[in-house]
Amino acid sequence: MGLTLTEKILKNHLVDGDFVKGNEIGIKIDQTLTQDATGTMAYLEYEAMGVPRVKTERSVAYIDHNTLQSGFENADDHRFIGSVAKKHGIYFSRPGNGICHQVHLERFGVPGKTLIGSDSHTPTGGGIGMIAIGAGGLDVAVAMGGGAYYITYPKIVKVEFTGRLSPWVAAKDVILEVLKILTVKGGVGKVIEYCGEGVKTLSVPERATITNMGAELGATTSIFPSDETTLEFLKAQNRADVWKELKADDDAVYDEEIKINLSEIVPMAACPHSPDNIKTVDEIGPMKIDQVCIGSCTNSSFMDMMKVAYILKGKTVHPDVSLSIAPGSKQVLNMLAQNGALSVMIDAGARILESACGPCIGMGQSPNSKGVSLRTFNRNFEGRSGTKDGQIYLVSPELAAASSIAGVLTDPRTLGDMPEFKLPEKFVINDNMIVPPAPAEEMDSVEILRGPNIKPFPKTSPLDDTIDAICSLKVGDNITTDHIMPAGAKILPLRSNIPAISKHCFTVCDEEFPERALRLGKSIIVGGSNYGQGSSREHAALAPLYLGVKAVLVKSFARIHRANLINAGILPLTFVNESDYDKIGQGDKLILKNVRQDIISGKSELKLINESKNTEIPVLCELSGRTKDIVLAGGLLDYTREQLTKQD
Ligand code: MIC
Ligand code: SF4
Repeated sequence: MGLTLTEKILKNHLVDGDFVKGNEIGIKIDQTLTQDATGTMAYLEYEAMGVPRVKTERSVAYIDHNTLQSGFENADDHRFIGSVAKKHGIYFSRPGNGICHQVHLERFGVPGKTLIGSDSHTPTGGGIGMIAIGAGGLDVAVAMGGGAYYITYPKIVKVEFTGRLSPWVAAKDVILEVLKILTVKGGVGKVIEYCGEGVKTLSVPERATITNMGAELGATTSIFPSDETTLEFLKAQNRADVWKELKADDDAVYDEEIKINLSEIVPMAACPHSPDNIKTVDEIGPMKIDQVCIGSCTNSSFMDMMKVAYILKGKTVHPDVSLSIAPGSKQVLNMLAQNGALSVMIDAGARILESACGPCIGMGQSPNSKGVSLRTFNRNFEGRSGTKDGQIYLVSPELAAASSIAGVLTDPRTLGDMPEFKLPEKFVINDNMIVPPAPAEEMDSVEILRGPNIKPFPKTSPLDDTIDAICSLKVGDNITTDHIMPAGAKILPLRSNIPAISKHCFTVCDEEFPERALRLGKSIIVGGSNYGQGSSREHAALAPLYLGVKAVLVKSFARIHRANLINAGILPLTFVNESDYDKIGQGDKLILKNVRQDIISGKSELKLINESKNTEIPVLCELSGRTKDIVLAGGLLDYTREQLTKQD
């Protein structure tokens, strides 16, 4: 029986577990990436493990999220990350060099290699045939130390493309179509593997847009084959030497199959407030807009920017619209400057932002009250833009640019003939903003620069014998990490200070939660399905840990967040019968008797007593050998320390 591409790469990297669907498997990680908003914690954790030099083939630390320096905090974090990188063998991409996923694709990604990154959009690397997975900072720290990364052997979905995109229809429309079919829950536990004749018609940046937003499907990752097109891209990046051909066997067997005819796709938008709330432009109609933001790791490539410049040429941004553009990397920005496209954008009235995440993570450009904002980004969760009642639509760069001129949502197909946009034969290459690490023999002399905002990892303790706690919060379905641990310009600077950032935990849902949880000392959170979707931020687990949350009981979890809870030593529980969700109210006293012993003895169905309602509720605690030991130890850091002491 033939193998899928995913299976081939996973099999090549298997270091632990049996290659059986649904099993937990450990894979060797070749490359890691971090960004600054999750990086400080990841490097504090790495330091706590005590491994002098990273053991990966390539580890890169990017500064791209917290680039708004409205106080000392972010700048201090950048210096801390820079110094840790230098000491421990990590490449450091300086602020201004671009968004981690864009730069990694350009300069470091290698087909057939494994990459984990402390950012949920790491699957962008799937655009050149990598198995690239988003993970919590602790998992990345462990991988840098040479440890395996554990995933559930995924189901593999074949998405077969036929046909080719019509003029002015974009890769963004393709992934919006996939989101329409699968929804934000449809990818959980799965890898999305793209194949078919239609793949050949898509360039690497287009493929990367599609794998990037696989994160919004909840998928473990997404991957394209590595073919001639991949080679062209790598050649243009002067990296043809890392190319190899990779594809699934003809007789590979998949768990699910979806067929999409690219020729039938039309321009679309993800409407507020979810990436799977898809409508076609026709269905929405010529809605008046207030803002357009072009950029983010989904749509900020050179090709995207050239299309935007073409549409803006000789025009003026509509008087009622604010247009901002953030090219994805220094390479992209520099090329636009050299070929004159930047001047076209400036001339049209675009507000040019630095090459960073910017508005995508609420770092500036929040829309006006009730403002309608078209964004080429990947997430439109409520409040993420910084304006609570902002109406965010996710669209392609072509649609965004055309609408910014018209002042209303505009079908880019009305622009007339589309010229052929070609990948350049040579990108402008200058890696002077990537600082290599100090040689091993000089590492001792590198001083770590620690600012006053950098506080240690919160205190953990081994799992209690019995958990006896109040339900401090009850929330509904599809809770995102932006609800649990909001970001934005005010809160992001606190990413290395868990006591301070915890004061914002869940405040989007309930202003009083942090204070209540602290007062209770220990508590349990109850939620609905797809709890924790979105970001990889482990702060969404570390803040609850700091506030005394001992367990989270929900209908279902999003993958990375569940792993982050386990890593923080918080018990992840699910209802055996989803209807039991109604049997718990906020403030109820909940007891899990002898939970430690039950978990040690391998029991997965536990009994939760709701003392306030005098009921018993069966709950599932599905932990494997390793995750069980992590929870018992009080989290991954304690577990790893235990393991390292055993080895000594
Ligand atoms: C995001 O898009 O939400 C982020 C900010 O990039 C996060 C990481 C973070 O919270 O720092 C992600 O996607 O993992
Ligand atoms: Fe940055 Fe936005 Fe991409 Fe997250 S989704 S990495 S915030 S650009």
